Amino acid sequence: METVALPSFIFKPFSGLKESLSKWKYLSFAQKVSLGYLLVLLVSLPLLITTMAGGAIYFRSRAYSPPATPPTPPNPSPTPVPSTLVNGSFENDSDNNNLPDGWSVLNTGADDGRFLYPEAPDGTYVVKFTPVRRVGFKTIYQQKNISGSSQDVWNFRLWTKTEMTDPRGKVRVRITFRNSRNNISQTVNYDLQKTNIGTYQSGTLTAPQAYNQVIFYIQSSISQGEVFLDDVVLYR
Ligand SMILES: [Ca+2]
Ligand SMILES: [Ca+2]
Repeated sequence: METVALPSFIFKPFSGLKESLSKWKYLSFAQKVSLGYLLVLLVSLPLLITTMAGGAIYFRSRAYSPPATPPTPPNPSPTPVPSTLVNGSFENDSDNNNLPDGWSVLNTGADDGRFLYPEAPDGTYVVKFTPVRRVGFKTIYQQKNISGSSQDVWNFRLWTKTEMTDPRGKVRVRITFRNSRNNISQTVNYDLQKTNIGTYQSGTLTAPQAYNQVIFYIQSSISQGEVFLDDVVLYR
């Protein structure tokens, strides 16, 4: 078999090694064992470091797993406030005629009014308006003899829900500020959001004149699906 001579530069980098290996046979047994240990240590050290680092990352990743977020209650009850209105929860109906105590209605039918409703956020009853068939608003209201000045800010809050996602028509809150001395009335409206997820809504209405009577209305001209109201408060 013919041997092919390799160029000398191939062996050059290994010449030191070659020399060391040639000296191997002159080393004592103890020196050989020591060198062997050193070699084993050099090989195993990176493996040990890699394993420990991997373990640390594993335990770190376990320790840092994000905690489960508690679910937001779908219908958080707002802080109670003193209200000018009576029976804003619609729970009371002493004569059982579905017109809640303390309230009056306009333009409503037999199926409108106090209604047993499992989703009621305050008690077990709401006020329900069935769809409006003609032009106009179904209305529930309270009239109060309260005196005040122009620019008084009135706050309202109530829970509303429409049966449909975005039905035709409006749900609104309005206040008529009446001055019986000069018999002038001015009315301020606030259009509510229409939402088929039961929602608390709040807002303000500012008196445009001095008054000695306040009439607070909740009105619906929704012509598609029903409207539900509950937990109404009004305060100045
Ligand atoms: Ca209620
Ligand atoms: Ca009644």
